Amino acid sequence: MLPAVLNAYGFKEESTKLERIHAGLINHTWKVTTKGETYILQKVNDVVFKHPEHIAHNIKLLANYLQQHHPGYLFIAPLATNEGNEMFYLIDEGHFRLFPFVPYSHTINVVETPEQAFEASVQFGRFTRQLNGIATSDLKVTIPFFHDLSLRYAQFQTALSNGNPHRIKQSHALIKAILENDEIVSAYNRIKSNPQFKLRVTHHDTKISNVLFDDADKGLCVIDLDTVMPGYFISDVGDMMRTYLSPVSEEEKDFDEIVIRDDFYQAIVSGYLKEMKDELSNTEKKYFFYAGKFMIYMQALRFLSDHLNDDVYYGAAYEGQNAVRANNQLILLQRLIEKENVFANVVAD
Ligand code: GN1
Ligand code: MG
Repeated sequence: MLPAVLNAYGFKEESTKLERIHAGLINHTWKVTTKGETYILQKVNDVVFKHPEHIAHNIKLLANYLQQHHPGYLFIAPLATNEGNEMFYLIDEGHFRLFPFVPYSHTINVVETPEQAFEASVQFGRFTRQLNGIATSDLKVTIPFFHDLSLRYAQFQTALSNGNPHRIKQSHALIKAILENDEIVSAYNRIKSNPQFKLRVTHHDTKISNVLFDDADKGLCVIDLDTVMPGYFISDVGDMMRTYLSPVSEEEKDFDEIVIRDDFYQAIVSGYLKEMKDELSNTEKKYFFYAGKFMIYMQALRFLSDHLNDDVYYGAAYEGQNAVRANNQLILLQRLIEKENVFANVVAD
């Protein structure tokens, strides 16, 4: 299939180098080098994204809007095929797309300094702010109820009754920890009915590898726009907290390594507020700490539900991987909750 895809973009198989990039759990990604030029090739996971045309719709909408209102913003859209297919090259095997590689840019996989966290947070805040003139109802929903915590909780309850009975029994302690923290779901239900909370153009996947940096380690723009949909700011801020606060990722098995780095929390808050302070209501500003709990808890729920459902969504490279990930996220949640008093005044300051 890949030779056909390369051909569609005018590349010759014999003079093209393909390297698989193992980043992300959902799409497949390759680095393509041909005639001294570099590109990024992706195959969209159409089990997860059931309507790739919705992604295309959103990207065109954002591209047009930015071109009109923020022409200086670096917006990376897929390249057209030689036959002029915009956004995707579609064959039986699926939807493929090719992105230009931005010269002098790089991504990182681990947040090592508060400056990196700050830069990333500025970028995600700027993304939402610059798109504040788009009516969120004009965006297509690429994954329905993606960050709807009530739905995720309901899916978890379904997994508890219909999932693998052996795994349910084994996961007793993790299930208990989820149930003990269910006030995070109640708080979310109150947010949904609170008019002070606004739906905005939200990225929904704010891990550090979705930010492009320049050679001086300044943020350039955000990438991976498949989950851009209407959402609450707690999704983007919360996923930064989930993935930047601890020096180790959701894959870490040595839970002693999971710690909360205070200065990274400050960096996320000040980077985001730099762009969004005039957009967020005073009520919303009280929910920065909650944002971290919200996203960490949701990810624990998603990993544990998937473990109970025999890894149908995320897959597993080893037996029990999704249980380890869920356990990791529950420890992270605990460590964050322990810091509530320390972080109480960060936003006000
Ligand atoms: C998935 O594929 P990736 O890594 O960009 C998931 C995110 C999770 C993340 C956890 C569409 O993102 O929501 O936070 O895994 N994306 C989808 O690693 O489910
Ligand atoms: Mg992603």
